[in-house]
Amino acid sequence: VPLPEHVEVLDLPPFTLTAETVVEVDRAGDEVGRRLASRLGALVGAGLALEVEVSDGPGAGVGSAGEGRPRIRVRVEDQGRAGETAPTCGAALRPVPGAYALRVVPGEVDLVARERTGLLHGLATLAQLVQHPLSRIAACQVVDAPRYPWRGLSLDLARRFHGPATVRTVIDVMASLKLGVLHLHLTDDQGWRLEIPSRPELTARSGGTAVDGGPAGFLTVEEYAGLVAYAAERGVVVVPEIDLPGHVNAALHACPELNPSGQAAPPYTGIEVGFSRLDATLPATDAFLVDVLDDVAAMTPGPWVHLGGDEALASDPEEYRVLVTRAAEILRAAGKEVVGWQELARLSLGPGSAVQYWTSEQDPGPVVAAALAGADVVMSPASRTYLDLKYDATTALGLEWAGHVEVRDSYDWDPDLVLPLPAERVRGVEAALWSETLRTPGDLFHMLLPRLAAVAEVAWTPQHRRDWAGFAARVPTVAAAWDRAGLAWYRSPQITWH
Ligand code: TNX
Repeated sequence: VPLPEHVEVLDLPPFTLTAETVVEVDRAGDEVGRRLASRLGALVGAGLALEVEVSDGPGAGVGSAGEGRPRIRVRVEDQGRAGETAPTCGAALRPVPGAYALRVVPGEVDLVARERTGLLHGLATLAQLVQHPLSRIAACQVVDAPRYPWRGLSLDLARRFHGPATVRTVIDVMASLKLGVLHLHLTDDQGWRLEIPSRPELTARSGGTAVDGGPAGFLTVEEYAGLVAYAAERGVVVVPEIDLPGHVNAALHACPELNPSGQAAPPYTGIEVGFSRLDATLPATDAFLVDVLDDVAAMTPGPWVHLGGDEALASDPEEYRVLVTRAAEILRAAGKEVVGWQELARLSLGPGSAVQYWTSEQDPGPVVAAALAGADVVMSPASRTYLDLKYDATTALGLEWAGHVEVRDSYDWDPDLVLPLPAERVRGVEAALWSETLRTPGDLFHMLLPRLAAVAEVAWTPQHRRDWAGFAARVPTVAAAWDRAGLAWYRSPQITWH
């Protein structure tokens, strides 16, 4: 999971992973090769890292030490060569980012991609193919590439704070499901979760508040940089969200000058939405936008910053337009592309920008119009991808505003058919985990898994390859890995678990 685009099972004995296995990498694949050696080594013996041998290119390394030992070759090859030398199973390696090809035969595994992300995807596939406890990998050929470039998860750290250790575990799960975008919802009415060097008061005053008193907290500049780096090593790009011009009570609480009265707003620990707003007539508002967005852009190596823009029910349309236009201008001057919730489609931000569709309760017209004007759309329909919604009426945690979302609801839909859009404007799919009701890591993973696996397959696998029965038969193997990682997940009655 997610099901590869092409898989052929070969009529040969399996590859057996042993402590003797040599991982052979070329220079370009060096770092992924090392990751692979320690990941696969851990599967054959706790803490074991397999021997890594760096070769200088195709053919080098043949006849080197370790001949006769099981061998895993990891190679990065450019466009033309990768097309020629990759294992084929009758299919070509498609020229899209993240594609890879994998061949497993007795004594030898061959992994090829054009870039590092592709190798990481191959590693994720390989790790799932290992059969426990015998460390066998069935002989097969896989040629694989993602359906959409944007396969994401939005994590709400603002309502309740979940710290770096939990976020790293989420990143590990994402990487294993070939999800490449971690959208962090860092600011809201209830708390401000990212230290802003030019505005230390934001976290000093609003880092310690949260829904119903907690858990609260915030990421320091160093912690955020650490998460961004941890994610990047695993092929995941972090997209920070600074939600505006609504959902800003934490800022109004921390910065008195953002209030017309000049008095700090009281902290807010409830779960209502739509009551707070930035005031476009205050000069302090523009200074705030510049300081915060410049700092966030500087702290973020990825190409995108998310501006929120949702549920700004207290802003009139003109004020909304002025503030969001200004915020987008600041981000673009800082070299970032803008992403926003679907309400942002009321502004025409044009090519390069993306709007995130989330609810059918609003007129989809502006989203369609924005797409026709060149913006991309990321699909997060709440009834499919909001993983904070209850599975069914018996789920203790979660909200119900868009109904219940069982695993099959997260699986059985086609992102290209949600709205009447040109298919090439659908950039991808993103799940969302809001944290109004989620306090602990256990709460979080109970809601996330197995639904995140369903959304990951929607985002990766071609529509014609997908069917619920196939997914339901494959997902228990992945759940066994969640068990080995000690993650609490929901045993949905829709699936027959081992
Ligand atoms: C809607 S989605 C929201 C969030 C809530 C979520 C709860 C969106 C853009 N706004 O503020 O946390 O529903 O499911």
